[in-house]
Amino acid sequence: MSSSKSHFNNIETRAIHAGRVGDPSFGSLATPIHQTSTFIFDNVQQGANRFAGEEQGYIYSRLGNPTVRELEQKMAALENTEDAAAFGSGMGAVSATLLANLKQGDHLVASSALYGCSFALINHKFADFGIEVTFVDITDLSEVEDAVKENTKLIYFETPINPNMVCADMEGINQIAKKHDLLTVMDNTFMSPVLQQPSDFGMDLIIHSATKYLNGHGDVIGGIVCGSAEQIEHIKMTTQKDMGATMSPNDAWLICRGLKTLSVRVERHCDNAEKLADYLSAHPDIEAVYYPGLKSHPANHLIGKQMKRAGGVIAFEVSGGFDDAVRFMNQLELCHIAVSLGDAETLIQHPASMTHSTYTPEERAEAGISETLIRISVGLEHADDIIGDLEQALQKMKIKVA
Ligand code: 3LM
Repeated sequence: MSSSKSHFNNIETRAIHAGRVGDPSFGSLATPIHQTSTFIFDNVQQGANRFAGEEQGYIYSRLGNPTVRELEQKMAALENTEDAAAFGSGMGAVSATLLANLKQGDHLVASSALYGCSFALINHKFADFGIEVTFVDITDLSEVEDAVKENTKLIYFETPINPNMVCADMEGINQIAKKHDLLTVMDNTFMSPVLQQPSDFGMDLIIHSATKYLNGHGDVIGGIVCGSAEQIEHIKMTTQKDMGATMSPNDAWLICRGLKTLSVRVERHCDNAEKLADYLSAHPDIEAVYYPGLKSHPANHLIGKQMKRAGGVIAFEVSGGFDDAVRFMNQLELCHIAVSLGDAETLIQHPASMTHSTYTPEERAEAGISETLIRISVGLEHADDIIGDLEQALQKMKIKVA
């Protein structure tokens, strides 16, 4: 590899080459899967030195593993942060990141609309630890600032928000955070670093459910947080080490493989989603379409500012009521009814009864998540085939059997 890094600037290249740990023994192109729980010390002194942090080297795979390290280094390079820590799930990353930075008596400001389990963690579990929260409409910057109190430590949000595709203005949130000396923790799962790099907007800690676009093939559960070397060290040495939601080497290897095609996949997800959003918008049996790529979306101005394109997820509502939505979904033949997103397969789900069933109906109403909302993660199939499937299901939706 050349000593000059100038030709490693673009994200497409970094997704393939950055962070490589490699194989000094045999020179294999793909980094080996270091499927080991523990690492052998040459002698007692070496073991003691490693535990004391006086000597570099691996100890035990909950504390670090070379294959997992490749993923962490790659993600830090993609998110333009100093370092990253990988976890056994997205929720592992969310809980470890927040708990490493909050203690009894602290307060956080969080978006009222969040992925269902993130909301459940903050809304229910944190109260048991004496951590206080104010949920806000994250698009209303004055509401965000008004929620800041003496004991506020951080702001937590997603953009675009799962599941309703509402977007937050990172620049505005960063200004409030800097003014009040708060940490910003942003979940970038829906965009991936190909479409949005929150560190450019001052975000301190960037979380991903690696289960989604990063891996991209629906065969791994994983999570990652990217941030400063100091923050990542803090998380690794506290909530990761002692709570233990570590990523397995095999999963890290699969995600590294997935990342090599991330930019190609994400561009195709966007191409397909744009076509689908146009199709749905023009359809007489569709009540509403929520996709930031549409001119009608309130956050359309953020495209080109904080996000390159609008991504692969669309939220929409069919005309009629809940029964019509159910009839439509049950008629689909190509699209699978399943939670998760960012896979090659198009996945469709009903947030109120699935991903966001952790909210009460009142909490969903407060968060702007309607009971009839449908979320589709547009896959990599041919756009005409996905549209063809939706069309036949919408036609059948109208046939009501008495
Ligand atoms: C889902 N989401 O279908 P894991 N942050 C965001 C997410 O969307 C998710 C997580 C964190 C979905 C999962 S619902 C049972 C299936 C924005 C996950 C958590 O722990 O890797 O699932 O990530 O919306």
